[in-house]
Amino acid sequence: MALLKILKYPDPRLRIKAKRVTKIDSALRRVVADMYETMYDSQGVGLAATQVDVHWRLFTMDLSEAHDQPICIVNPEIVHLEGEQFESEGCLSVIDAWDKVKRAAKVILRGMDLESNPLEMEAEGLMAACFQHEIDHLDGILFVDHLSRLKRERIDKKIEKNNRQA
Ligand code: GNR
Ligand code: NI
Repeated sequence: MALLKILKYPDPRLRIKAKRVTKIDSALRRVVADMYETMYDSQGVGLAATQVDVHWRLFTMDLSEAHDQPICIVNPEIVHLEGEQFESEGCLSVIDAWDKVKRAAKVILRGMDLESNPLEMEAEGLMAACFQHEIDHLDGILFVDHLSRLKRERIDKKIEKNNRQA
């Protein structure tokens, strides 16, 4: 296994729209194992393939404290959205920025697991927000895209400043 490099905003590769997975082979399984390791190492609750410069539609997630509830969804699709929530989000690709994002409160997600078995999951709260956040990544969308222009400009300025100093 290996730690993967997480792309950082404003890297243009975060804007690539991921392609549907058509074949789950050993190379893809290795990427997923490395994504879990990278996600746990960086204390994230989710990681989309796009963030590690792999442009296939899949993400990993684990919302448990003990890191013992790994979830990997291949070709995820939201088939039902309900209600509204407005909670703080962060992103491993957007350093030091947390802000509230409007999301559906409840979603039903369909996709498949690594054995190509179809699956359907119903989620609320943080898990529902994460599902929407990860699917956004696969479409080249970042949570900062959902913020007001003012908030977005503040984040952009801060990141530009940090990059200049680095
Ligand atoms: O670690 C993460 N926390 C988080 C908190 C609220 C809503 C979404 C997330 S996902 C984020 C990890 C990440 O960047 N996934 O793409
Ligand atoms: Ni993210």
